[in-house]
Amino acid sequence: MNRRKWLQQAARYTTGLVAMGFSFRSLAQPYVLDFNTSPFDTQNLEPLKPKSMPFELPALSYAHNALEPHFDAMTMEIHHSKHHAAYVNNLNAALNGTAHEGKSLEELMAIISTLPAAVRNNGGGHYNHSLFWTLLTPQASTKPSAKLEAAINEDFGNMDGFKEQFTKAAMGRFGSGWAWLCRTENGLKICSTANQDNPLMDTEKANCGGYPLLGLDVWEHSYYLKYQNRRADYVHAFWNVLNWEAVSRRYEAG
Ligand code: MN3
Repeated sequence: MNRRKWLQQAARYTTGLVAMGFSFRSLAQPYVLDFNTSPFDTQNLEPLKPKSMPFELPALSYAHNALEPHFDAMTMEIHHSKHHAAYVNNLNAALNGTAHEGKSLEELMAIISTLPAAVRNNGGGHYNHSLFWTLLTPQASTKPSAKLEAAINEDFGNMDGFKEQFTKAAMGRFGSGWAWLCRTENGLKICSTANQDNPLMDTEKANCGGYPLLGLDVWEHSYYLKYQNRRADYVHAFWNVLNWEAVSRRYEAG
């Protein structure tokens, strides 16, 4: 093939590729699948703009049955793969196309009073459950670090005093919600929130504000299959699967 023929052929290929929506500039951009601007849309030859990643359901680091007999396998499976997944999907749907798409969960919590209820409920649900799973472990008898234990002793007398007050917060929450241990400027604090609210939300500043170290889900969906109406038994069982090492890491990180 001579040079002239080669150039003609190359020009034909290039024209064909451009007609298919291909551009050399697009090679410099990471490929992002976006059904709104298909790469084969001949009307849109601009490089595709990467969209922010939607939120995703985090994987558990243990099997659904790993917390038996304290937390049963079926509850864990439904709680994670159905309840939590729904919060993630609904949160993404509520943020899709809004100015708040791409913000972190922490950023959303800090301005939650200005956002729609769907973001508050599902964003809180995603944050709370993502934290909750990391606080559970099949390894029995983990211990708080010396620093955290000293803080617990100072604020609650001793570990039994802490558990007693925390259980009271969990039992006292009427309907659905969470019990929390938070780090605040004035030391540790036990409190509870309704629904999927949490201590990072600007709405909780006066009530249950702080940095959440430990949260316990007291919605019936987290215990009803195994414990039915016996929330106290579920709270009692929680101490057997609580990962004090994870709580201690959160305490010492900040
Ligand atoms: Mn739940």
